[in-house]
Amino acid sequence: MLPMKHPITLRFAIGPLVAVGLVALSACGGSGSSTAGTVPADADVVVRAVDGIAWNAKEYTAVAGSVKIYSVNDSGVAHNMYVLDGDTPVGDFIDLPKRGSDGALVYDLQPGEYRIVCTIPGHNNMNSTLTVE
Ligand SMILES: [Cu+2]
Repeated sequence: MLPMKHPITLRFAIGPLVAVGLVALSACGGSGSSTAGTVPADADVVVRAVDGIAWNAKEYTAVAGSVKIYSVNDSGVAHNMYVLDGDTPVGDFIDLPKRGSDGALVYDLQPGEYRIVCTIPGHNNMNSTLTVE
């Protein structure tokens, strides 16, 4: 049986020291604008679904080649994240069914203009530009 294709996610083994560090970090973080997800250190583009059925930016940029996109759901509504070249999906999508859902995928992108969209009906506002240079 062939291995299933999964979104590439970075998971960190949380040892006691790391756990203590995280507690310390969150204690220092104060209240307010906490966001879900752990952004991989090597992510080239971070795409957040935010309240109001929107991405956190209308325009994203990346350098051509291997582009690691990390996406996370920071809202209370289900989303997904597709990279489109014209109307054609590029590679796989990242499913963001609930707050905190996240994933990362590496896309091989040539220079050009792509779109970052969510295909859920009514989410047409989630249509941002990814410019690859
Ligand atoms: Cu959506």
